[in-house]
Formats: sequence, structure tokens, C-alpha cells
Amino acid sequence: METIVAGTAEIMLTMQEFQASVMPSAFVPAAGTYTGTWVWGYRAGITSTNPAGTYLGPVIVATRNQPTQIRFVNNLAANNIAWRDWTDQTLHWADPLGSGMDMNHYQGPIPAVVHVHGGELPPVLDGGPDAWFTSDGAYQGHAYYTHPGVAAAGNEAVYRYPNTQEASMIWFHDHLLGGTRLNVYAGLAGAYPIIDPGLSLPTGLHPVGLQQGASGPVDYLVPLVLQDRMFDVNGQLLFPNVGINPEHPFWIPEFVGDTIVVNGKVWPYLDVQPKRYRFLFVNGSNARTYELFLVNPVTKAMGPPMWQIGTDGGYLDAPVKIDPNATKLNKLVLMPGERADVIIDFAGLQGQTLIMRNTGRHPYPKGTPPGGSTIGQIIQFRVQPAAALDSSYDPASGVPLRPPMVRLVNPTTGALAAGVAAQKTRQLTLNEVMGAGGPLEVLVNNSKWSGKLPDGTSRADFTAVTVGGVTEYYSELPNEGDTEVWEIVNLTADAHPIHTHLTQVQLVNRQGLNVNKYNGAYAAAFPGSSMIDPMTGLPYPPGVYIPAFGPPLDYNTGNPRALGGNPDIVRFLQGPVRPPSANEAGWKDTVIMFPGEVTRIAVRFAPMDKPINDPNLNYPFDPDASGHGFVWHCHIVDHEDNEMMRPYKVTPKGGATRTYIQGTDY
Ligand SMILES: [Cu+2]
Repeated sequence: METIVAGTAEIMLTMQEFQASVMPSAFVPAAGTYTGTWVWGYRAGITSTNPAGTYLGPVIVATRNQPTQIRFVNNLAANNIAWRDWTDQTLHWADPLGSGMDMNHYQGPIPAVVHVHGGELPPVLDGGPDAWFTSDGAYQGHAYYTHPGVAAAGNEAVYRYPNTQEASMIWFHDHLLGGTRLNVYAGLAGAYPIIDPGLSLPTGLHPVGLQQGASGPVDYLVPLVLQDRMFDVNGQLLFPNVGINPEHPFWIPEFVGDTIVVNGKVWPYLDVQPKRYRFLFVNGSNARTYELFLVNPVTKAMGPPMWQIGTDGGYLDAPVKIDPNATKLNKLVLMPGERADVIIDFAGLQGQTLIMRNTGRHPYPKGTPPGGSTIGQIIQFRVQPAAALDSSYDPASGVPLRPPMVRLVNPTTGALAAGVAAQKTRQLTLNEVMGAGGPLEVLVNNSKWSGKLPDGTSRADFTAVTVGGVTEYYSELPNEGDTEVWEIVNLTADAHPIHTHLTQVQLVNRQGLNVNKYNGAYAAAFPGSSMIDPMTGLPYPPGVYIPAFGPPLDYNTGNPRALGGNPDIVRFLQGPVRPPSANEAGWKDTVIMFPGEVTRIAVRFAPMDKPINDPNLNYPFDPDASGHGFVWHCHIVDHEDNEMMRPYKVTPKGGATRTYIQGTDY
């Protein structure tokens, strides 16, 4: 992947259709010669229509507190890629032409928007689902933004990122409302590590970004973006588009492919020296979960171990060993959207070929195991025969990675850290709505993205906010500077990676829940409705679950112990709380929530590095400057595209000093 070290000059990234060499060199297509797979990607500058290399990237290396100005140009076309055939206009989606509920594929100009995943950013730079703009420049979503101080065409957006957050392993990808799964599948993703020259790191830690080596530039951080894909007999992207319910003729609940693609290459190998390497793992798949470990397929010896040094939001305090020969923490588990910063030491393995294997089931965690000869393999490492000198940081040394991170949570006890109090607790649910043929839509807190009920009415306990002529109904309205605990109850059968925009969070703990009993109390709390139950043809009587009704009780007052409008979970909890595993006890923006459990996260609406007793727990920018909020959602992008997402809005702290002003600085 191309690396761009961001400086003061504007970077131009053009989204375009092109051919990338994705298939192995031995691939022979059914027809003609293979000249590449048609994909979409972010290209630096305006390049030829057939650039070599991968569709992924680039890697933008940003420096803390040095703003980066990026001009995103939407030159997307679907002349060769089958993107239009994948669209489903019955979902709540961007709908540039305003055609409403349409049973046909979309034929208009292509909408796209860039979200920096994991970024502590003002709402207008978040690249949320309504900030899209089309390839012909004629249409923009109601949250579209471009820096007013810089000229931009209608198919462009100029974002000036302040990069004020702690050193973080963040990335960028498309976030189109109702079309994220398609645009990411087509290839729109890259990495955006933020480095912090002021952070004291141990000697010899492989730096992030380009370094001049003896034989030219050397990538010291190797991104490994893991994706699964399907291809037709000619090596072109295939995306299943036969829906399982008549309401959504082309949407499928979860895309999982039969081919592994790493950094845009099918089942690649990497030549490595017998020494330490630093890898940034990104799960950029639509819906697949990976459980990763290394093995020598000839000797069957497992290892070497992986040393995780960072999570989604930055460095851990100390490396965590993930050892396939251990009984616990023996695999690196990544759900879609999660990252892991990892050191692997290939010393002593001269001449060996190792395979990174995957045992992640789909659906996760209890579905079908991956086939050992296909999805069960990720990438091959060919360790070169000559011994290599290595003066890099050794994670086995136990030398701390950094000054201790700010702790909202005591990771040993699985409780809030001493001195941290939650201003608010929310209990929220994850729900799957079943249709005649299977899942019809997936919801957070049983609420649609719009906050409206299926009959178009709205709830009195949701707050209507109108910006740019569009009214949205909010239920999560936290205060800047507050710490909240969100207790998220997964009432579905599978795990979901829940992602919060703006904030990095800390996992407090997980705990079992008697879901059958809880579901009984949950259904019993629904008040009945004049809406017609499609299953019975009659209005919903009291005591029956109503899909997409929102929570059964009043969001603010229904549960005296927590916001959210759900019956209190406390009577249904089972077993002890489980603190986070050592490699999850860092800053996270995407957290795995297992079925049948409550997952508690501490969410603080303030920058990561502010101490817990800081009197100025505020962002350097107004988190509400535009009136547009943020979102939280499932990062199985097929779920996110079909309602498993809610807007949220931060009430800014009065009297806060802001160093980045919308309209001037960005
Ligand atoms: Cu989900």
C-alpha cells in the first residue's frame, strides 16, 4: 500500500473505478486474459484509469496537532464494476434522486462519503452517513460539508482534520447511508495512523511510516487489511444480491466471501527477515470475524506468538502476549472494524514458511467453522534463510510501551476506576427483526435510524432535532465531559461489533444474562399499539414485542436505574462479571458484544488523554458546532446499512475554550 506522510500541503484523494491486480498470477479467467479486477479505490492525485497495485489505501501518516487537509474527489463510475446490481433502494439509504421506496436497482450518479474511523473529530468532519456527495456533483446529503475557506467542486469535499487526538491506529472508509456495505466492498478503505512525537515510546519501537533504508524506502509498519470476497469465473467481484425477504429484494443480512484478500491481494505471501515486524491488523470485512494464529503447516508447530501493543485507539501500557500454545488468549480475535497493533518476531525461524490461520466461525461465535484449506488461511510468511540483526524493541522484555494511559476502568476488577463516576447509565438492546424468510432488519434499542416508528409516527420521549430541513429523533444526548456507562444487552443470536463515532471507549466488563426470562419481561413491558402486526393482521395487544417501536418503556423514566426505556436487567444477570481480556483493556472504538450477554462500556465524551479529574473535560472543537450529531452502530456493515445505527448528539460544555473553529480552521 502506498504511504503518504501528511505535511502542510493538501492531499488529494480521488475515488475512482479502476482495475487492480487482485487475483494470483496463476489465475486464468474463463474468458480472455485477466487484466485486473474492477474495483473502487482512493487514489492519490488524479492518476491514470489503470494504476498498478492494490485497491486499498493509501496509508496516510498524520502527526498529532498538525492539521491535514484532504480533498476527496468523487469520480466514481460503475461502468465495469457491478455496483448498481448490488444496490437495494428499499433500505433507508442516501437516495440522491429522491425516488423513495423503489424496488429497482439504483441508476443515478454515485454517492460516497469518507469517514475517519476512530477519529476524535468535529461532527462536520466525521463523514457520517448523510454527508455524502455524488460523482456528478449535482447532489449532496443534508450533512454534506466542505471547508468554506477553500474552493471545491460539487463532487468534492475538503476536510481539514485537526489530528488533536492521542497517537492512534485509525483508518478511513466509506460510510454512505444504506450503501456502506457496497462502497467498502468495492474497495473504498485506507489507513490513517496518527503519530505523536511528544509521546515517550520505548527505544527501538519500529516507527510508523516511511523510513529510508539502505536499499530505499522501508515500511516499518505493515498494514494487513483482512477482507473476504467472492469472485466470478473472470476474477471480477461478485456480491450476492438475491434478498431473503420480499421487503428487501436485494439485501442479504450478512455478506461472507469464500476467498481471503489481504491488502487487496488474494491469499498473498510476505517475505520476511528472521526478525521482528510490526503489523497493523484491520478487519475491513463486511461481516466476517477472524480468530488468528500462526502455524508451521509442515511441523504443525504453532507460533510464534503475537504481541499486541495497541488497540483501536492507541498503545497499550504494555505488550500482551497472544500465544497459540497457551490455554487463554491464544488467538487474536477481530470483528469488522477492529484493529490490532501487533509485533511478531520471526527470529529463529529461518527458512520456514508459516501460515496465519483463522478459526473464526460465521456467524460469530457459534456458526460454521471456516474450511481449513480456504477461509481458514489468511496469509503466508516466508522467513528468509539468512539471519538478521535486530535492534528493535523486544515486546518480551516487558519494557512499558508508554506512560500509563488514562483509565476509566480498572481492568483487573472490571469496574470503573477509582475516582471515576458515571454521570449516566444507559441500558440499551440489540434486536433482530425477523421476516418471512429470515432477518428483515437489525436494530439498536429496537429503534430505527430515523427514530420513527414503522407507521411514520414518532415517540414523545425522543428529541426532535431539525438541521438542514431534516428532522431526526434522538434518544442518546450525552453532555460533553460526562462519563456514561452503556450496558448493551444483545438479544440476537450472534455477536455484533458496536462502534461509537467521536469517542474511544473502555470495556468495563461482560456478564451473562438469562435471555429467555429477560425477553419475557421485555415483551411484557410493551404497551400495545394501533399499528397492525403483519403476522396477525391485528393491532398489537399489550405485552407483545413490537418491532422497531423503540424500547417498551419511556426512554427517560421507564427504568429508574438507567436510561434507555428497557426493563432493568439486574434481576436477570447470571454469573460473575468478566473483566476485559488484557488485549482489550485499551482504548476501543469497536467492541464485540456477544449474544446472551450484557456488555458494559465506559464512554467519556472528552479527549482520550485528559486525566479523570481534569476540570476542562472538553474537546478542542465544539462537538455540536454544526447541529449535526454523530452515530453509533453495528460494524457488520450489512447490519449498519439496514437500520442497526442511531444518531447521537453531544451537548457542548459551556464556557469551554475551543482552539479549532468551524468555518475558520476547518
Ligand atoms: Cu450487527
